[in-house]
Order: sequence, then C-alpha cells, then structure tokens
Amino acid sequence: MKQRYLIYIVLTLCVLLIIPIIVIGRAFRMDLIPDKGRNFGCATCHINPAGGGAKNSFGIDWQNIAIPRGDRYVPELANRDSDGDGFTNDEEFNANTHPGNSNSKPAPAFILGDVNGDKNITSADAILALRFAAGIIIPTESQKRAADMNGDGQIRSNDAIAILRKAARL
Ligand SMILES: [Ca+2]
Ligand SMILES: [Ca+2]
Ligand SMILES: [Ca+2]
Repeated sequence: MKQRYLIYIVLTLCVLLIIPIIVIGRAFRMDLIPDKGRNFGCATCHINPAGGGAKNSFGIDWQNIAIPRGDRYVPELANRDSDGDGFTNDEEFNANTHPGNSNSKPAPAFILGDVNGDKNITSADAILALRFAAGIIIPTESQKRAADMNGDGQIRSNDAIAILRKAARL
C-alpha cells in the first residue's frame, strides 16, 4: 500500500513539475516569433497544432537557423521562403499567412482595374472583365480582385463599365 502511495506522489510531482516547464518553454519560444504565435500558435512550427513532435518546414528552419544563433528570428530566416510558396517568411508574417504551409500565402499584388496584369488600365481590361461577367472565361484569384471594381465579390457588367471609365479617365 505504502509503495503505491509513493508512486502516486512521485507521479503527481512529475506532472506538476513537467507541465509548467512545457508551458513556459512554449510560451517562451512563441514570444520569439514575429507574430508571437497569435496566428497559428504551436502550428507555426509543428505539424500537430497542439505542439511537439514533427515540425513543418518553418519549424525545421527555425531549428537549423534560429536556434544555433541564440533562438533568434535572424534576417537569414526572415528572408528565407521556408515552405517554397514564393513568399519569404517575413512577407508571410506581415500578411498573417503561414510560413510553413505552401497552401497559405499572401494574396498576389494587383492594381484595381488592371485585369490582364499589364500594369495599365485599358479597354482590354474592361473587355476581359465582361468576359468574366458573361462566364466565358474563369478569372484567377488576382484577376477577380482586379476586376471587382465595386468590391462586392462579383464581376458584372457594371465593373467592366467602371474599368472603361477609369481607362478613359472619366
Ligand atoms: Ca513562404
Ligand atoms: Ca506559406
Ligand atoms: Ca491592363
């Protein structure tokens, strides 16, 4: 009986001691990443959202680049594209997207009205928008945003007209 109590006491002590260490450890590292873990928590570095275990590509880079430099988010890590989605880790943190998940990335830049992306707003953009409106062509995500002049989430003929007005500087 006595032995059993001893085991319970030891186990309880272990749990009481280990849990704070884990929590403090996580909170401490969370504080070191640019968004303080606000966006993705433990999943910023770990595949398991509860933390621990296998790391994602950003977590692996953190381990290989940040930890040897005193656990710091150094420029080398900031300028790296850990998940290979075309955006640096810094760009991802600034856009609140995930630096270790290539499916999460900043929206591509666009100029409102420049539907074909040639940096000019012309009647060609209006015609393209009309084609989207008529369902003849399916726009890409950035084309959709560039064509949606009134920002209602739809592309209609009134967007095409607004583009024409902009092209003609009316
Ligand atoms: Ca990236
Ligand atoms: Ca990403
Ligand atoms: Ca254009």
